[in-house]
Amino acid sequence: MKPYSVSFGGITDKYSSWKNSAFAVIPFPIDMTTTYMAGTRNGPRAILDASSHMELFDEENKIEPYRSGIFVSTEVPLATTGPIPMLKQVERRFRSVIKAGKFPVLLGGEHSGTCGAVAALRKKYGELTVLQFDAHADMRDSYLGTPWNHACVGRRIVDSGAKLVQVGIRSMSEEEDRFLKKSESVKTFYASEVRDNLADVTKGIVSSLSGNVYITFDLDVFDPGIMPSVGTPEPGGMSWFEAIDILRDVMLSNCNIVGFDIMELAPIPGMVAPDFLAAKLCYRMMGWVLAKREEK
Ligand SMILES: [Mn+2]
Repeated sequence: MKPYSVSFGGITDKYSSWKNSAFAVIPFPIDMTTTYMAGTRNGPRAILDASSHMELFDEENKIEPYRSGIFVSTEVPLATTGPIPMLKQVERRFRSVIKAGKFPVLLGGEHSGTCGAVAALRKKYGELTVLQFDAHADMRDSYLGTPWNHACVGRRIVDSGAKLVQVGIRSMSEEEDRFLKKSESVKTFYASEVRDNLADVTKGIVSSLSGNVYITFDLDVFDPGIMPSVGTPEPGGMSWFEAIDILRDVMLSNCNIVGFDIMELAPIPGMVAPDFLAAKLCYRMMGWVLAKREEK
């Protein structure tokens, strides 16, 4: 795979070559169907830029994750013929990364990119559970004329045959509410439950997960106070520590984390804190992947 011109964390070639890297980051700078505020095409680059200003010591895990190597591939190119070729491109890249024994990370870009990742992981592992952090249920069968709209990601994941666990949800249509009530392959933890009892929600999530788990992060799961840089902000979102507390227990649980993504960053010019949050979240998650390997 070809390297991108910008590295993660501003690290040098020594730690970012394909050969020496435990992690492979795939930038998906696409916003085909963003419905409200556009700009997620600038998300991956903003995360990479912010990451070069980050401390490379992970103070929670007491390690320097970059030393295990973080490769960044060239961006997934925009296809003018619709979403399918771009999702196929994500799928192909995930397959190469998995085949090389590396840990895949997708940066977006609109949330539909996740469907390409899930397709590759389903083919590789068969059984798969997706943990979705999101303000929106994303359970629409189709939206604005396409089944590949970002508002349909959860539904496409269910269609792919993966199990779905959602957390932070606080916005949906009546159709989606009905679908969730009858669906047996989706477990939803609402934002109000996170607020009322974080410990129980965390336990509930961990016990809903088993086997191979992919984590997808729509950044709008965070409160717009700390994450205004999203296409469809919703009040009442998670704090940094709520997300971190849930993630810690998930990442260090017995399930096999097979990849993750951080999606839907639509950077606001001059406002760097949200970009930095996304970069730090990504790096912290890499830290847990390594911390768990060391435990074994
Ligand atoms: Mn969302």
